[in-house]
Amino acid sequence: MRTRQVRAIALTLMLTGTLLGACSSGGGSSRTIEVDSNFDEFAGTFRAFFPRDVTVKPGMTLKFHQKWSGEPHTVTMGKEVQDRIEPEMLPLILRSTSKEPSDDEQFSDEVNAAVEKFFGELPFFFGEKGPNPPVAQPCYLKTGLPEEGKACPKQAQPAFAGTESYFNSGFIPYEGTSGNEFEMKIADDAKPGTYFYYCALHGAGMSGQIKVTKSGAVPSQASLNKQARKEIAEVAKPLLAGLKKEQAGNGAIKGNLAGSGDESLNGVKGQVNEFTPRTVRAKVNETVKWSFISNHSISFNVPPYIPIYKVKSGKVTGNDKVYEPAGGWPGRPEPTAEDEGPPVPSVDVDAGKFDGSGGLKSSGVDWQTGDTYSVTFTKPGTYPMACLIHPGMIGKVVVS
Ligand SMILES: [Cu+2]
Repeated sequence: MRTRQVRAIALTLMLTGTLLGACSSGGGSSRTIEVDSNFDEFAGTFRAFFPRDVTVKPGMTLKFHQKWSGEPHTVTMGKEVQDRIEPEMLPLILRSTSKEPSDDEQFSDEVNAAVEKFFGELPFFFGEKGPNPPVAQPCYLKTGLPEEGKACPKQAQPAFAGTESYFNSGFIPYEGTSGNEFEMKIADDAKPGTYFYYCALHGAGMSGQIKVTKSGAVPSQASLNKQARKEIAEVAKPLLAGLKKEQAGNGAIKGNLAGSGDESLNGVKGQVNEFTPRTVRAKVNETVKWSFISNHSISFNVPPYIPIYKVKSGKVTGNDKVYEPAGGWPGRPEPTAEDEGPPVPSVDVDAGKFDGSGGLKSSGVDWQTGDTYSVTFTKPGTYPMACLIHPGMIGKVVVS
């Protein structure tokens, strides 16, 4: 039971699923928080806000600027959220920017109860009835929580007053590599206090606090940026170490990898999205095999990037082009009754021969660590490949 609950809090999104911008009156009246991140040395997803904590005055504007890694995020808060953050839980989820609670840790009954309450009572994207519209779409309520499966009424975004019962950005919309911004005006009469916010797709571990103060000091954007860089580096450090190990051939799984990481990275607020090696060399008619680490796709002849989820008039759907296997290639077979885990046994799937023609060829996105996918290249040439979930995850196969 404990493990389940803790796993719930860690919620490191094995299943990856999929977002407003404007200008404010300048002159220091706004602050920007980075959502997710880019890192020079690898493509990755950072499940955190940088910096995590921010102080603002009533009347200021907060901008949540998302660096696009392929995974969607929300900024979700409000009284109903605040009421479910028990004092026992707060230090646990906010204690560090790099580590979420791991499965190996023992927690008190109070902490477990607090976690259960949070995840049991608040809406999350992966709902009981599938993708949950009031999480993926903006939702601003004065009383109560949104109903599972039902989109909230469309309305203009109100300024945040601190009195709302539920205040949710919805998925920060994909607007390309820049843009991707959720802007939130702090009402002129906002109630001073400390407000917890989190991503309602990735869970309480991806969270932070907004302090609204009338008379206190408000750190400059420069100092926020400095703190953000520090926190990004904290998350990136163990991820990069893991990747380097894999690049040297010393990872937990040998051979070509689609994805990165091992159990030692459980709880780190991020993941590397890379093919290792980025360039695979093969002979004509040689079969190339990749091992998945968490969920990615192995795809060739990929079209221009499309995000994994679309949100349209009250409905959230996965983009089939991303989700489904394509071009006649096999996806992950449905587990049989006997296979029902956890853990579900891993599978080895062979896509057969490929000469580079025939449009998009894709494994689809339903994979888990340890599954393998093989392709036999029948013509010399360079075959660029990509993961359809994570736009930064690219590689190639050079066949001679
Ligand atoms: Cu990927």
